[in-house]
Amino acid sequence: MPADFNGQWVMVTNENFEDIMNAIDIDFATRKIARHLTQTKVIVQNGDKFETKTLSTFRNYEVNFTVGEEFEEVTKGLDNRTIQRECVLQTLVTWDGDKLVAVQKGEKANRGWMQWIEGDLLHLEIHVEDKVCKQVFKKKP
Ligand code: ECB
Repeated sequence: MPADFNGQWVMVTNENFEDIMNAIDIDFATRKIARHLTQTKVIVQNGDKFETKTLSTFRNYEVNFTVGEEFEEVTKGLDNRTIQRECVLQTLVTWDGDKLVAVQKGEKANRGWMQWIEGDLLHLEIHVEDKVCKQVFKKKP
């Protein structure tokens, strides 16, 4: 049985988010708004199949995947990049024990994330190049 990520998770901390936004060339005006957002993660999981939504008052981002199946992830709308190819990633999510590990191949080196549960907390580490953002979410009762 894989770990169970189902639920709604509300952000409690968001460390170094600015670094990640800078690393993927998010403009100043967008960063200024985005750094104050309380994000909510909505996850529907059926075994290895995931439907995920990251919601905020400013922008939402949806990505669906099956663990072990590489897919084309288009972050346009999230990254809001001007050149289409810059936001196309080849993404593969795998299990590392009970942790989900995503490798996102694209324009930026060493891009990906790792996500796991500890009690009623969801931990998410997002990395790009040498930057790491650490987010923690608390499960909605
Ligand atoms: C969608 C809420 C945040 C909106 C921020 C708006 C602009 C900033 C642009 C880019 C910021 C860089 C990364 C976004 C960080 C979080 C979004 C989702 C990260 C993700 O892929 O989470 C996975 C694992 O939880 C979804 O399956």
